[in-house]
Amino acid sequence: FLASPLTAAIVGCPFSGGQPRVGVDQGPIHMVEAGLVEQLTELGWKVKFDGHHQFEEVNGITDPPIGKLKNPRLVSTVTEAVAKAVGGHANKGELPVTLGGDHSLAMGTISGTLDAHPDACVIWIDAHADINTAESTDSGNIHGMPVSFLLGLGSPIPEFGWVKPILKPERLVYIGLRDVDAGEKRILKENKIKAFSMHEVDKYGIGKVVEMALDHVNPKRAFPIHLSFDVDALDPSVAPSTGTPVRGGLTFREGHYICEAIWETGLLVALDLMEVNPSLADAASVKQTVAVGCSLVRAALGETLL
Ligand code: 4U7
Ligand code: MN
Ligand code: MN
Ligand code: MN
Repeated sequence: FLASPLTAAIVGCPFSGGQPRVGVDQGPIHMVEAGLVEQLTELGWKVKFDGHHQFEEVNGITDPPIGKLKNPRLVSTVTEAVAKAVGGHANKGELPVTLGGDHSLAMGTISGTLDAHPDACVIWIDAHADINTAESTDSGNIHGMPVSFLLGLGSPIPEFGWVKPILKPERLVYIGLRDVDAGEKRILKENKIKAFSMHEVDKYGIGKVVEMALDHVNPKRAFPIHLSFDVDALDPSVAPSTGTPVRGGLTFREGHYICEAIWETGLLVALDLMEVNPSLADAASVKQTVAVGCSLVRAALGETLL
C-alpha cells in the first residue's frame, strides 16, 4: 500500500478542543522538538514535515454547545481539515503520522485513511473506548466520542455532516481498556465490537492479545492497518503527562510490543500518537512522556531491538 521509497508525513496537530485541559495542543510541538523527524530519518524514512497545522479555518468561530457536546463546530472544522491532510498523504502512498493533540482528531485521521484505503481496519490502543455518542456522553468532551462518529452511532449532528460513517464494527479492535463508561459498555456489546481490556492483557500476555486482535480484525492479514495510539493506554508511571490517566495500564514494553508487532505485519498505513500533554506533571515526567511518545512512533515505523 505504501509508495517506495518509504515516506512518512508528519501531521502535527496542536489541538485541544476535544477536551478541557490546556496544554495537550503542545504535545506535537514537543515531540518534534525532541527530534522525532531526525529519528525517523535515521531509521531510513524519507520524512515530510512542513510545520504544524495552524487550523486558520476556526478563526472567529462562535461555538456554543450542541446538547452536551462542547466545542462542536471547532472540533468538526479541525477534524475535517485533518481528514483532508491525512487523506491527501495516504492517497499518495505516504504514511501519515499524526501527532496530537486530543483524540477527537482521530475522527479526521481515520476518515482520511479510509478515503485512501476503504478496506482498512483500525487498532485502537487506549485506556478508554472513546465511543460515547451525543446521547451517552456525560462529560460532553468529544475526545471521548470519535469512534461513535466513525461508526455512525447515535443521532446525527448536522454540524458533523462531513463525517461519513465508513468504519464497520468488525474492522475495529481495542487493546488496553480499563475505564469504559456504562453507556460505552452497552454500545460495545450491542455492536459486537471486539475489545481486549487490561484483564485480557494480564490473562494471555501481550503477544497473544495482539495475535488475537489481528485475527479478529484482519484474519487473512490482507487489510491495511490504521493504528491509533492514545498515550494514556500506558500506565501513568510510564506516561504521566496526559489528561486522563488511569492506573493499571500497559507497561513500556507492552506498548512498544504492540507497535513492533503491527509494523511486522507490513500492513501499517497510518499512525496516530495522541494525548501527550506537556503541561501536566513535573519537567522530568514531561520529558519521559514525550520520549515515550517518540519511541512508540519509532517502534511502529520499524525500529528493532536488535
Ligand atoms: B481519551 C470519558 F467519562 N469516557 O467520555 C469521557 F471517562 O481520548 C473519558 O481516551 C474520555 O483520552 C477519554 O469523557 C478520552 C470519561
Ligand atoms: Mn484515553
Ligand atoms: Mn483516547
Ligand atoms: Mn486522555
